[in-house]
Formats: sequence, structure tokens, C-alpha cells
Amino acid sequence: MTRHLITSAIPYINGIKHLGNLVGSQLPADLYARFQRSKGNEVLFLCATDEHGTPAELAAKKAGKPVAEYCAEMHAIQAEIARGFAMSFDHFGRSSSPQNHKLTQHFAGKLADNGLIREVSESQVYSNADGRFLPDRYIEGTCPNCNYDRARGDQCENCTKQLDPTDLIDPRSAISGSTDLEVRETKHLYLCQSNLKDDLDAWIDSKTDWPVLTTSIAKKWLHDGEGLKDRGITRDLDWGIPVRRGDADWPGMEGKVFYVWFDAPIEYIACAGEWAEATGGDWERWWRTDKGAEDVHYTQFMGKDNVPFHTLSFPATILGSGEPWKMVDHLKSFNYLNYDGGQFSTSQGRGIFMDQALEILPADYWRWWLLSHAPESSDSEFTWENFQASVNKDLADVLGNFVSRITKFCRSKFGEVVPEAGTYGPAEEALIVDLTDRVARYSALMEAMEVRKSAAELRAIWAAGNEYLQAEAPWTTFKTDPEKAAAQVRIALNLIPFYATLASPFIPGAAAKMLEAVHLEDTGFPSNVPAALAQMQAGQSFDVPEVLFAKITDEERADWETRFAGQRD
Ligand code: B3M
Ligand code: ZN
Repeated sequence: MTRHLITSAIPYINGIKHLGNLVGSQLPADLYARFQRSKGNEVLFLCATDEHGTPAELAAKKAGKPVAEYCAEMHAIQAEIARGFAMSFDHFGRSSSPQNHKLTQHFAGKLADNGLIREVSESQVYSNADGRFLPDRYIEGTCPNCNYDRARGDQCENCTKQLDPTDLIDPRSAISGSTDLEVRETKHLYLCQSNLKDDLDAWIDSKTDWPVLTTSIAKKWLHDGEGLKDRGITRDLDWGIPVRRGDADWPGMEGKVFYVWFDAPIEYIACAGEWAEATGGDWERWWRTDKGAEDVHYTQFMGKDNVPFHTLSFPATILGSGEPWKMVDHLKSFNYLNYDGGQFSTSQGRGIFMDQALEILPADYWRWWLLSHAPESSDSEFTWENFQASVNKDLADVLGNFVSRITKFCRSKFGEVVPEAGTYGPAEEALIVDLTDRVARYSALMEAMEVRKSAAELRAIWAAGNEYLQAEAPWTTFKTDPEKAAAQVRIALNLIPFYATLASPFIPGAAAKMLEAVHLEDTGFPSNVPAALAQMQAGQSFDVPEVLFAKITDEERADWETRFAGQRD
């Protein structure tokens, strides 16, 4: 048994995430967590809301609410939507938790003790119209690297370059739009990442099995241009984790908070502490290599724009602490999902958002499409036509139709019980051999987090059952050889729980319905195919389930296409 620590990038608190966010982090992380559990491994799967910094402050301001109240409300909403999408988090925490306050201050203290923090008097943009400093996202302008004209003060979402607000060309206030800005002096803490460059370089070199998308981004920021720069880890904001050196005050830093990207990844650890508080679990067993975590396998999931923070900034925090924290073993990153010829965009309200998706269709439909089209090797695109085609073909025609056809046929000829007569012949044996082969391949692909390829193999496994039925045609066999037809029906019925357990990481809702129909529990990943296909024994009862997947009509498609063409307010 392996122990898997799995974290998804923690979504910003400001508003509901779109399907592009979902497919790049929470959803594949959930797929992997469910798969590892089905393999009998011990899993701790954590996610949280990322509550600090300018995004939270700006959104609360827009909603006209105190920021703490806004965050508490939005956390509850995001948790509810995550449940709607069947995210199997062991805990959905909050980066504003007391655990994260304590741990973030602890790390800062350790880094300072180790000589890795320096105080810098820096020039910051001050807005006369707004009467405040404009850190990070409070300021927008043109990216000096790629010329994108809506780059934010902390990062350009177009080219992923990490920025400082003063780097922007033609800067303007994101609060008032004012360009009446001036540069003033303020004192901040910098993390001396450059001192850790060689350690980080060696650490990344040791990750030979990481996707190229991940390592190439990390290497780029380590070696290109001026290389790894020291980063400011404090901000002039009210909302956030107050700057303290462990338990002690930090003279000169009164009224300042840690930068959101400093405390957000630390929440991965703090979240385990929140989980422990809620459940009585032992979080250090998952995170401290001196307390049992040395054999934990840790996997992180995120979109490509988050990679620099997870391959450089957060590892710098951990390495720099000099303490025995568990570091990430595998980092799975994703490209972007585009929406109908453009980008999904939260700021512009473009695309489909998680709450809207669940209003029109159950989670399984979305989970299946998104995972089977995950933007792994390149960006991918959501179109309504493709969505309709995939759902109708894969889920309704291939899987749903198989289940409905065989259960209805059995009911009409043998009743709602598994028929006893007949023995398996060459066709059934060939099917078992084929499926054994495919299941081994599917398992290896899931293990390797090859999301699209796993979906394709699963679809092929469903199709193999349909091809068997089509070729053997028990409805024809029945006319001349009812015993043989009984054996054909028996193996086909057994494919239902088999398909359900294999598919449950992708479509947990339908998988549960399938198992319920055949009166079985999920007994885990069916590595032993012959045994799995003998689960429903002769005489066992079942029910013909309701339609598992309804087809999307052309009318619905056209309707949704129009409804989502505009912008969400
Ligand atoms: N909240 C960005 C995002 O949601 C950021 C991730 C933090 S992971 C520690 O894409
Ligand atoms: Zn750029």
C-alpha cells in the first residue's frame, strides 16, 4: 500500500471558477485521488480557497462587504459547488485559517534565522486618486515581456512571467483606472531565492519523470535573462497574514501582511492541520519526513501559470527553512482550455462557470468531457458541438446504451436475475483476454496521470463490450440456443459492475447508479479481470436502471450556445 498526498492548486476566493480552472487542477486531482483509493492506497486529498491578497480585497469591495465576511461566504459557495462536481477532498480548507497564519509566520521566521530574508526599501506605485499603494493586481498595464496590454502587477497571464508592479508599461489603477500614480518608498521583506538557485536547480534535475511542460517552465525562470530573482514577500495591505517573525513582532513591518503567493502554498501544509483538527488525523505523518512522511508520494496538480510558484518559490520556502518538510514528488501541470474560439476569462465573465454548468447538466457529463479533452500536450478548446458529440456518443450510445440494452433484454427473456444456464466459449474467453490487456493498460495510464489517454482506453473498454454484444447477438442466439444466450447475457451483465468500478474516477455518479442497479458495492479496481467478471453470480437479482445519460438534443445545444455566448455579469 502506498500513501498518496494529493493537492490541487487552491482556487482564488474571488468568485466562481470556470471550467478551464476546473480541468487544470481540481478535476484531474480528483480523478487521481479516486483512482489511488480504488487501488487500495491511502490517500489524503486536500484543497482550499486562496483568500488573501488583492483579488480578495477587490472582489469584496465590489460586493460591498467586509473582506472576512465575503471570504467566509464565498468559501461556503465554492465548497458547495465542489461537492456538486463530486470532488472527493478529504478537506477543503481556507488559507485564512489560524493554522496557516501560524505556519506562514513560522516559515518566515525560519527563513530569517537562516539569513534568507533581507529588508529592502523599495519604490512602490502609489495612487493619489485612491490614496493607497497599488500592489499586484491593483495595478494593470502592458507586459514588458510580451506586450500583453492587460498584464497584472504580479504576473502576466499571457506569457506567465512573474512581474513586479513597477515593471509594467503604461500602468493604471485597477481600482479607479486612474493614471495619476507616483512612486514612493516603502520597506519590504525579500526572500533571497537567488541564494537557493543551485539547490533548486539540482532538485529540479532530480525530477526526471516530470512532464516537460513543468520542467521547461521552471528551467526558463532559473536560467533565462537575469535568472532567479529575489522576491518581495510582503505587501502594504490590510487583509492577509500579519508579518511576524515566528511568534515575535517584526520591527518595522507593522501594518504589513505577507504576499498572497507566499502564504498560499503553505496552505497545502496548513490544510492538513485543518483536516487533523476536523478529523483527529495526524497531519505530520503526511508532511514531516522526520515524523513518518518519508514514504509519502506527493503529487500536485495545477495550470501552467502556477508552475513557477510551485517549482521555484514554494520549494525555496521549504528548502530555505532547513526543516524536514515533505517536498513534491510529481507535479502535473496543464495547458489552457479555450472556450469557443477565445479564452475562458474570469475577469471578462467569458465561458461556462462551475455553477452554471451544474444548472444545465449533472457533473458526470462535464467531468467526462473535460477529462477526456484535458489540455495536456497543448491547449484544447471547448465547443458545444464537440461537447454534444462526445456526450451522446461516449456516454449515451456506448456506455448508457450497453447497460440499458443488456438489462432490458435479460428482463424480457430471463427476468431480473442473472441466468444460470450455459458455459463460456471462445468468444467470452477472447473478451476476457482482451479486457485483461486493456485494464492493465488503463491502470498504467491512470498511474502515469495520462488523463486523455486513460479516458480513451476506458472508452475502448466500453466499446469492447458493445462489440461483443453486437457480434454475439444474444437476441438472435436465443431463438436457436437459449442456453448459450444465457451465458452471453451473464457475462454482459457482469460488465456492468466492472465498467462502474473502472469508470468511477471519471463519472462517480453514473458508476454509483450502475452498481446500485446490480446490487453490488464498489470493491475497488478490478485488476483481476476474470474474478471481476464473475461478481454477479447466477441467480443474483438486479434492476433495469433508469436512463444513465440523456442525449443532448440539437435544440438544447443551440439554446446553450446562445445563452453562454454573452458575458456573465
Ligand atoms: N490561487 C491561482 C489560481 O487559482 C492560485 C493558486 C494557488 S496554489 C497555491 O490559479
Ligand atoms: Zn507577458
